[in-house]
Amino acid sequence: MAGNRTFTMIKPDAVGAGNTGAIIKMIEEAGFRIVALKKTMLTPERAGQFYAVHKERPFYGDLVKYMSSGPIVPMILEKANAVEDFRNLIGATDPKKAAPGTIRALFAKSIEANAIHGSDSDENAVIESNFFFSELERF
Ligand code: IDP
Ligand code: MG
Repeated sequence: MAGNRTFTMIKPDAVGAGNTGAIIKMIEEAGFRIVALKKTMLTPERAGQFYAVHKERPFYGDLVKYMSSGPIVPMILEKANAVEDFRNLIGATDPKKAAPGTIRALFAKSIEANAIHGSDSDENAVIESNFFFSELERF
């Protein structure tokens, strides 16, 4: 059975453009409950750890630089079928391929600066949530 929590972060391009509030509004209106939320920044080392699965990809170095270039807003979200429903809400990695009305179609600047992250499995949602939040920060 699919789990009921996922992890997201609003990325530096969207935070810097002043779209944090608009994106959170879309997330809540889609039926997700915010379990944890903060504004923080990743060092290059921590960004590299978060995206370690992409270490061999040609875009890894740029991705680490970009993800540590400004504040981000990580969140834990709750809803039935959270991981899949949230990936549908954010749209495809490349905003040119993202369905109309999705968060990436509306707010992403490029395939790299694509506004928002969404976990790709229940297992990664747990790992990524633990990367940013202690149990005491979840409500
Ligand atoms: P996802 O965020 O939709 O799950 P992943 O393939 O897991 O996409 O890639 C992680 C992140 O790496 C993307 O969200 C994007 O910021 C960046 N990225 C992915 N593919 C490319 C690319 O081809 N060029 C530049 N950046 C990329
Ligand atoms: Mg991914």
